[in-house]
Amino acid sequence: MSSSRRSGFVRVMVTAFAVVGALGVVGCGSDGGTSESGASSTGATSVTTSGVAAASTVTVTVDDMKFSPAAVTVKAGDTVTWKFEDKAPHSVQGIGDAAMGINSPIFTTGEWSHTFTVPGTYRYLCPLHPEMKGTVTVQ
Ligand SMILES: [Cu+2]
Repeated sequence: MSSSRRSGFVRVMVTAFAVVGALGVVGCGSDGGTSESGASSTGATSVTTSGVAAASTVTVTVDDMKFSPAAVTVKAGDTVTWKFEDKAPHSVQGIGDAAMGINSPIFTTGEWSHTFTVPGTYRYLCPLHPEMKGTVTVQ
């Protein structure tokens, strides 16, 4: 009599573990895919400069409805920082496929940086004031 009670208890425990185990697997599976959202919102390719010595930063001031200097030349791996100091809001947006990664939010004050890793000529404008244009040449 007592032995049949015991075996019944064991069976319940085994069943309970099986259910918990199955739920655990389902839970893990449904969690797995949701961790990657929003990771690429900046669009900036975070390429770390490998081996190339002494990357530098060139500053372009955004003031008085223009980028100054409007044309800068940097080396591959260098960073261009735009400093927004105008009363009007501006942003920096690349022109054409080659400059697609250049896409800043709209700033009134503050700064925004982009690191150029591939040589070429990158044209950009302020989409709010399309007459504001600039060029970054990467050597
Ligand atoms: Cu502007």
